Amino acid sequence: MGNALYDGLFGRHAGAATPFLILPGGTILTHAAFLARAARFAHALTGLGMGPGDRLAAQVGKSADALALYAACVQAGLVFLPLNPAYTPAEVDYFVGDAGAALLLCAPDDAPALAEVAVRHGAQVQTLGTDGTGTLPDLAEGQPDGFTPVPRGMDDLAAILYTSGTTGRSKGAMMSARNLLSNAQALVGLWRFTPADVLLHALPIFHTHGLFVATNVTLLAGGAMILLPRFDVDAVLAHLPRASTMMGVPTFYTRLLDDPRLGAAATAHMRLFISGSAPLLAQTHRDWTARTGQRILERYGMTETNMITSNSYAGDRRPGTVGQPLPGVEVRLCDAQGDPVAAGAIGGIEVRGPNVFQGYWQMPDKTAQDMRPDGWFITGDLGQMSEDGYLTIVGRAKDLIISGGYNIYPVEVEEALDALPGILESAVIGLADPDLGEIAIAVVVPAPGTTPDPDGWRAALGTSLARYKQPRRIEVVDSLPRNAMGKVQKAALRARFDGAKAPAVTKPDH
Ligand code: MLC
Ligand code: AMP
Repeated sequence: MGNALYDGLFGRHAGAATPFLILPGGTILTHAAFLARAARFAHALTGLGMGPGDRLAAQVGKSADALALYAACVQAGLVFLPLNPAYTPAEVDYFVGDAGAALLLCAPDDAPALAEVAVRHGAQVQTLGTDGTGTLPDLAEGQPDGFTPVPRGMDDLAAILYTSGTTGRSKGAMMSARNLLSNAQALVGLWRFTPADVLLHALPIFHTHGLFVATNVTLLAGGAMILLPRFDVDAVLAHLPRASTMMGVPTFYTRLLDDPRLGAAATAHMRLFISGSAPLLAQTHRDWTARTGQRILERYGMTETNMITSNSYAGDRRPGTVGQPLPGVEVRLCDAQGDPVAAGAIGGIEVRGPNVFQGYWQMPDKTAQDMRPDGWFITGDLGQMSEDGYLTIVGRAKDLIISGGYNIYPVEVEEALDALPGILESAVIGLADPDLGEIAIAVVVPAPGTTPDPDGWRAALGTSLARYKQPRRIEVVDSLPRNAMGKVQKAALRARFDGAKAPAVTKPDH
């Protein structure tokens, strides 16, 4: 038995002397050199006692080595668990403990704080800097640059990606080799990626979008990526001339549109612009076409399902829609009981196929809540299907804010706020924002007899929540509006605090 993911994704171009990673400073890593680096990491990791199925949590910056670490995990049969560098040690503590990670890799500067976290959970700590330094690269020094991939099947776990929920703590979505490989294969075919492609990569690499969609598609096609450390308009425009494709969240496109340098001349050589992770306004789609002559291809996905639908490459790219189901992926619209709604009606989007994850790590009850016995996964998104199978996302049944492509679960922020002294209760709502799509606002009722202390609350949240989850504004009110069932009426709060604009996506109150 071989290693299904390694053979399918990496092995095909293992010996290729063609570029895989182009770094902003000009360094180029070929596919062969990248895999040699990964092999040295795999030797170092197995030398630390890591074996098949062990979880490796990585809170590291974006770099060629961070991707080599992912490849090393695949070679050694480890389960890769990437974490947002913005997470606080308190958040990392939960992930390491919940996943039972055997090893935590972190940035050298974070080692003192995170060593405590690792010790608490019996995990080892190693470091990996974005500049090629760290204790893992030290251990990899002098190791052989070939590694025989550990046998792993299609159903073996390859990664766990944590995703918050509308109730309780974050859940680890278990991704098998089949989940990742089948999706990459569908996308390479649909989007016509070839070895000649150069993808401009400005996304983070700890999420489905930047890690699996962008990286796996490029690996499978044998193409190259220009690996920018983060999204920055100047850097993107500077590197665009060498690229043929770009993937981004809608904020990438609105920020580029705000720059007068964006035009047909700057983009004429580009083969494909893809958007996803958050709704792309039809107006942004149209503005982009008017300025560049290019039609953005919008697709729809989710951590638990990888990519679900995509607009057409050669045919229609309909503004405001997320296109048709990927080959091999089934999509249906249902009512709460799981019965399909009438043609053309709005329903909850459910997905089935080889792309759908293996369940939530050690949470069978939560898995059963979201996955029907016959394999349909309930996304929590609401959609409408045209007669010719184009899906439009019309809202979310889940209480979720998507800000610049990052998910913020109001309940998590509300729990953090409610735990603070001086706060009786809170509600966190999403308001439309021209840059990030939505931003989070907290509406807080102070405890009786206390003086509201928004600055103190903000400072306290800084130690418990990643920056992107922290509310952009805190509004103090006497009480929260509630319906007859006692539920907070978030729609009323949005209407009150949203000024003139309606939210980009309407969310029903639960
Ligand atoms: C950064 N900040 C954010 C934020 N990103 N706050 C809310 N929402 C965000 N998305 C914080 C920063 O910490 C900073 O705090 C302040 O906001 C201003 O930051 P900025 O300089 O404007 O942000 P920037 O670094 O430019 O990042 C914005 C961004 C980035 C949109 C480029 O967030 C990004 O790359 N998003 C992509 C997310 C993504 O890949 N999602 C895919 C999920 S997978 P301070 O305090 O320092 O001022 C998925 C499935 C699928 O959804 O279908 O793909
Ligand atoms: P995540 O859990 O971070 O993977 O985020 C997945 C969610 O992002 C989905 O459930 C959708 O709500 C949203 N999403 C992804 N792509 C799109 C899109 N093209 N349009 C609208 N929403 C999207």
